[in-house]
Formats: sequence, structure tokens, C-alpha cells
Amino acid sequence: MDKNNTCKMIETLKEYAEFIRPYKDAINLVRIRLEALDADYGHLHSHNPIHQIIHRVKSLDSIVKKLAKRGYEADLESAREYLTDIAGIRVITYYQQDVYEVARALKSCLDIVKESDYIKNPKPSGYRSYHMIVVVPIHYLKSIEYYPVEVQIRTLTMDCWANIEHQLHYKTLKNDFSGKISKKFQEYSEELNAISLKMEAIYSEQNRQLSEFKNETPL
Ligand code: 0O2
Repeated sequence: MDKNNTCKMIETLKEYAEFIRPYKDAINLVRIRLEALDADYGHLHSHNPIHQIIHRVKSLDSIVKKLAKRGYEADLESAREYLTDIAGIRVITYYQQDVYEVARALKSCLDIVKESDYIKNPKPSGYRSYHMIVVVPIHYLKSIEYYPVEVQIRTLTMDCWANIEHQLHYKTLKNDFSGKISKKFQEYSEELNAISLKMEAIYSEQNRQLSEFKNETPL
């Protein structure tokens, strides 16, 4: 690589690092809220709804690819304007009712600009998850700016399906859900969902018995 190209590359990486900084701050703010809500819920109900929180900022490569796919200029200005998933958090819960508890709790403390319930209405692929775009204020010394964070909330079972399907299928799908493999994934999504709901029924029953014993209203 000649010196000119090396300099350009270093400049691009520096610009990306600077661009991504507030998105990392936004992720940290939402993550801290989620951890506090989980702890509070555990304290009140002897059950922590969150199994795991995963987060990432979108790589420069993915940003460029997504912008190009949508027909926008592949620059950071367009990314700031058009992409809402540069900052992403995935919340993995135990049960479906936990997904809705987490969503409800987040709504009570953050501004939500978009919600998609792919649990009530799974995608044609079989994908199940609850998506929210939250907007977080980042305070600078002289100003406040707002950054979007995509929060995906789903159970362990939904996450298991989504990770495997993402690795084996999602990016090659191109909205054709009629193929043999697509059909298998739709079927497995149904089966996993059924098993997951059976396990959740055990949890609900135990919860009911415990509340009865304590003479409280169940969760
Ligand atoms: P990646 O590689 O995971 O980042 P958006 O494209 O997010 O602006 P939209 O339509 O609101 O627009 O997004 P949607 O449909 O809510 O999906 C957002 C993300 O959900 C996707 O991000 C995937 O991570 C996940 N997702 C959606 N559908 C499927 C699916 O069928 N299978 C799997 N495994 N994941 C899915 P990206 O950017 O498409 O991909």
C-alpha cells in the first residue's frame, strides 16, 4: 500500500472512531438502565427476567454495505441520518412474559420511536423477537444530541433459532420463503416456540403456587 492510501485509511479509521463514540455512550446508558431494571425486578419478584445483555456497534464495513443496499451515499453523514441500528443491544430473557416486562419497563423510562412485535406477528422466515428503537440524549459540555439504539428483546429459545438461522440462512434468503430450507426453519421456529411455552407454563404454575403459599397475587 502506498503512503497516500495508508494516510487515507488512517484518516477513515479515525473518523469512524470519532463517529461511533456517542453511539457507544448511548449503548452504555441503555445497558445501565436495563441492569437496574433487572435488579429491581429481581428484588421485588424473586425472578430476574434478563439472562444476558449483548451489545455491539455496527462495523464500518456493515454501515457501508447497508447504506449501499438502500441506495444511499456510503458516508458517515448518511449513516447518521438513515441508520437506526448503528448502536444495538440484544436482551435475552428466560420467558416470553419477561420480554414484555422488559419492553414495558424500558418504555416507562426511555423515548421509543419505533416498536415491532415479531413475537405476536413472527416474520415469514419464522423470526421471533421484540424490536424497539429508543432515543437516548447524550450530554456534551455545550449541547445535547439524541442517538438511536436498536433494542432486540427475545427469549433464549428465540435467540437460539435466530443465531443459527442467521448463520446458515438469513443473508442468502432474499425474501424467498418458499425454499426447502426456509420451510424447515419456519417449522423449527414453531416447534421451538411450542416447547418454550410448555416450559414457561411450568414457571407460571410454580409462580402461582408460590404466590398462593405467600397469599399474594401471582406475577
Ligand atoms: P444483521 O446482520 O443482524 O445486522 P432495519 O434493516 O433494521 O433498519 P427493519 O425492517 O426495521 O429495518 O429491521 P427488522 O426487520 O426489524 O430487522 C432488524 C434486525 O433483526 C436484522 O438486522 C436482524 O438482526 C434481525 N432479523 C430480522 N429478520 C430476521 C430473520 O428472519 N432472521 C434472523 N436471524 N434475524 C432477523 P439486519 O441489519 O438485517 O442484519
